[in-house]
Amino acid sequence: MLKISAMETLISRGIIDSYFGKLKSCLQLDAAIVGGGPSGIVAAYYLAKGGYKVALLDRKLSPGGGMWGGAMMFNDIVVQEEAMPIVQELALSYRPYGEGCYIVDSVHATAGLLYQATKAGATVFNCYSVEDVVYKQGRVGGVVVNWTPVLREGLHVDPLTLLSTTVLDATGHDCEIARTVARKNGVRLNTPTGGVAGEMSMDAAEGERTTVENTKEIYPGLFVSGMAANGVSGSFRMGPIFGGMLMSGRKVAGLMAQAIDAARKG
Ligand code: 48H
Repeated sequence: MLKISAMETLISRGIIDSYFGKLKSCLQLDAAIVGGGPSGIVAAYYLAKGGYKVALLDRKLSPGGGMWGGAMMFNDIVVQEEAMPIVQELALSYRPYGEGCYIVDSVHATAGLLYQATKAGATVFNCYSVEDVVYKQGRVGGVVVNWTPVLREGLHVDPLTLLSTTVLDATGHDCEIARTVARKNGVRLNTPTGGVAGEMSMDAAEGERTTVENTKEIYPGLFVSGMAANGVSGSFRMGPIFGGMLMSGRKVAGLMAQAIDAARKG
C-alpha cells in the first residue's frame, strides 16, 4: 500500500504525464476538427477509424454541441432512414416512429457518438477554443488554440498551435472558423457569396438535403460540415432532425481523407 502522500503525487504525476504526452502527440495532425457537435464527432470517428491522426477540439466542458438537448430540452432526436446505417454502425439504440423516421434518445446518442469516436482513436480536447488558424502559402494549415476560460476572462495570454493537413469547421450555426479565415486574410471562400452567407429560416427537408450537399472544402485545407456547411452557403435550418448532421460528418471525413492522402503523396 502506498503512503497517502506518495499516492497523491502518483495521481498528479500520472495525469500530467499522460495529458502532456497526449497534447505533444497532437502537435502535428492529419485532421483538426473544430467543434464537437454531431457532425464533428462523426467526422472524427470515420477519420480515426481510417487510421488518420485526429484531434477534436471543443470549447465546452462537455462536447456534444446541440445534440444533448434534443428539441426544447425534450431529450429525443429524430433521424431519417437515409442516415440509419450510421446510427447502426455506431451501435446506437433507436426505435421506429412514423414513415421513414426513427427516434433516438439524445443523451444516449451524444454519449454514444463520443464513445465510438474516442474508441476509434480520436483525441478529444475539451475546454479548448480555436481562436484562429495557421495560414501559410494560401492554405489553412492548423489551428490556434487557447483555454476557453482564458478567453472568457479576457486574459491577455498567447495561444498554442496544432499544425494539421486539414481543418474542419464544425462549429455549428456561427461558422466561426470560416468567418475568421475570410475576415483576417481577406480571401474568398468557395461559397455562393465568397464569404459566410448566414443560414436561412426553417425548412426541414430542404435543410437536411443541403447540409450534405454544402459539406465540402471551402478553402485549401479548410472544410465545413453540419450547420456550418449550411451557414456558409446560406441554406435552411432544419430543427431537431439529425440525419443530415451524421451524413455530413461521414461525407466530410471522406473528403478530408482524400486531401490527406493527396498531401502525403506530395
Ligand atoms: C472550439 C467551438 C468553437 C471554437 C464552436 O452546433 P453543433 O451541435 O454542430 P453541428 O453542426 O455538428 O450540429 C448542429 C446541430 O447540433 C444543430 O444545432 C441543429 C441540427 N440545429 C438545427 C436548428 O434548426 O437549429 O456543435 C458545434 C460545437 C459546439 O459544441 C461548440 O461548443 C463548438 O462547436 N465550438 N469549439 N472552438 N471556436 N466554436
